[in-house]
Amino acid sequence: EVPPSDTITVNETIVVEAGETFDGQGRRYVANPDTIGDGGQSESQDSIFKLEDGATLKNVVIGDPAADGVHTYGDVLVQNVVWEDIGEDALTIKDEGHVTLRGGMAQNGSDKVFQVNAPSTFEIVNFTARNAGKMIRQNGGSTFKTSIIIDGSVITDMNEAIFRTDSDSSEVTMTNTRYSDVGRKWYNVENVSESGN
Ligand code: DGU
Ligand code: CA
Ligand code: CA
Ligand code: CA
Repeated sequence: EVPPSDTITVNETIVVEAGETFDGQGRRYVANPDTIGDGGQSESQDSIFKLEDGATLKNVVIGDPAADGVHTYGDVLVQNVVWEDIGEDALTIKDEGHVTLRGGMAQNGSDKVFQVNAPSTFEIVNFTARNAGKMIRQNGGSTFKTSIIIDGSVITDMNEAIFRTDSDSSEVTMTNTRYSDVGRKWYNVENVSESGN
């Protein structure tokens, strides 16, 4: 039994290989600012976790400094992961896939919570996001399609939007979600479907 106060400093990105599961058992992981990143707005930081196709990351607390958080490559599940601080951003979809975020929380970022850099379905269920610039940003100027699904979540205090995109083909479906102080809510999103919010 590992107490949740247990903090591990990560010196080099932890790779969760294809089809593998990494269970943090509630431990806190922080970046070594000298090797991974200090969690500021520099774009040159590494991630703490890299998830390959079919990987699962669960029961992890990401503390400050969070650097570039979690990077995904393919179909992955991120379950019960709590970002005590968002770092440069919390999670980036780096390669095509279906990314499922189930449970957990992310707070305190100066810009984006989630960054979408590849065609994807991004399914966010029972998640809490608070205090950042925007919850989800599709990479500026990109025209691929991402389908965002948000269900049963709580979103508060986003300065700019819940989702911002420059792509006419991207879409969002939000259901059974509570939100307040989210700026424009949808920023350039052509296809929005909402119910029960
Ligand atoms: O186009 O690629 O902020 O992945 C500019 C850059 C920038 C990304 C993004 C990210 O959009 O670095 O964190
Ligand atoms: Ca960035
Ligand atoms: Ca980033
Ligand atoms: Ca704010």
